[in-house]
Amino acid sequence: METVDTVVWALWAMLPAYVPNNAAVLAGGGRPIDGGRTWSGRRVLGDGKTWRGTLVGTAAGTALALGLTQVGPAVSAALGTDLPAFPFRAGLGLAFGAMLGDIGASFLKRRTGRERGAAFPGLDQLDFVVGALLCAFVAAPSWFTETFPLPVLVVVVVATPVLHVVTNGIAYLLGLKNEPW
Ligand code: CTP
Ligand code: K
Ligand code: MG
Repeated sequence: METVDTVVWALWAMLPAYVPNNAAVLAGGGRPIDGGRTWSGRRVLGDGKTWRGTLVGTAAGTALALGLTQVGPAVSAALGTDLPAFPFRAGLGLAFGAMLGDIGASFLKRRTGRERGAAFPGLDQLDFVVGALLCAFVAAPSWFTETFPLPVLVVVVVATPVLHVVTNGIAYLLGLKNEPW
């Protein structure tokens, strides 16, 4: 595959993992997952991880995967490049995994004394990628190995932090997020 085709493929394949955290920002609120509980004097996860945000984020990413699968052939023909389709399990794995990775990062932030909203460079940009890829692998192993060969994984790990910084910066400027990370 040409480099540009690999990049387009990789970004398309990751779209269902990019959308959940942003949807959670818009939908968040309500009961925190940890129910306010603490561990060693700190919140287990904090008020930034809610049931509603997690559910809406997962649903948004899964729905997007189904939509991308519908329009994929037409977009693929228009661009003249191959694009992956998403079996239901793959879309759900990517979307739920993205939320799970972000929740895991909040757990680590609280354990290292960081308050809600504090930055954790590196972790903030890659938590959801690791979660999404692991869950997609567990949910749809053969789809995963076909969709994410090594060159695609490399593009994902390099391009995602860049996209993350840009989208969160925009969300911050629009007043949707309290911090630009
Ligand atoms: N959000 C949510 N549920 C999630 C993830 C995010 O409701 N599972 C919403 C919350 O309103 C959260 C906002 O999206 O405040 C921004 O998400 P994020 O930056 O991940 O959370 P923070 O509030 O910064 O908290 P943390 O320090 O734990 O990351
Ligand atoms: K986060
Ligand atoms: Mg934050």
